[in-house]
Amino acid sequence: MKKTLLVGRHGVGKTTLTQAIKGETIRYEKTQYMLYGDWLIDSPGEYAEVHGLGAALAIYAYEAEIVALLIAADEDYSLFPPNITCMVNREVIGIVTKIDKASPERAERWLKLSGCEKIFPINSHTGEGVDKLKAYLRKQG
Ligand SMILES: Nc1nc2c(ncn2[C@@H]2O[C@H](COP(=O)(O)OP(=O)(O)OP(=O)(O)O)[C@@H](O)[C@H]2O)c(=O)[nH]1
Ligand SMILES: [Mg+2]
Repeated sequence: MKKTLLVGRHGVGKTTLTQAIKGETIRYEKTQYMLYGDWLIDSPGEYAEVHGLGAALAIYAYEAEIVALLIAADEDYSLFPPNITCMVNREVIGIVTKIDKASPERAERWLKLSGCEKIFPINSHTGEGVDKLKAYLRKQG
């Protein structure tokens, strides 16, 4: 699998998505520090929310092959500025979480505005969309 860094605000569903991808039981566990698994790199939401902590994400982006920006479908605003993907010399994809809570279109528009070309709508509780994402992150050959 391609090494993938998950970035998004506190509670957007990064850790839950890692559990869904790995087929684990879904249970809430606050991420307190960078969690580096076999290929998924889970970050605490505060690193994306607090300016001074953002450098940590930049460093882990160097170690990743793909950076995934997450926005929940029921989010009130986007954390990511327009065209932010040009700051990253890795492929950046978008993931819309919690599609059971609201329609994903608005979050998809925000992610597109930020520069994400490929966007995956996901419900980590039911697993909807997870297989498509996993297939995309699988290395070819
Ligand atoms: N309804 C619904 N709830 C979800 C979904 N994904 C995550 N959640 C819930 O959202 C809450 C926060 O999820 P986390 O995965 O801990 O969020 P996080 O982005 O890892 O948060 P931090 O570790 O604080 O950065 C949990 O109660 C999850 O069960 C989803 O697809 N649908
Ligand atoms: Mg977490």
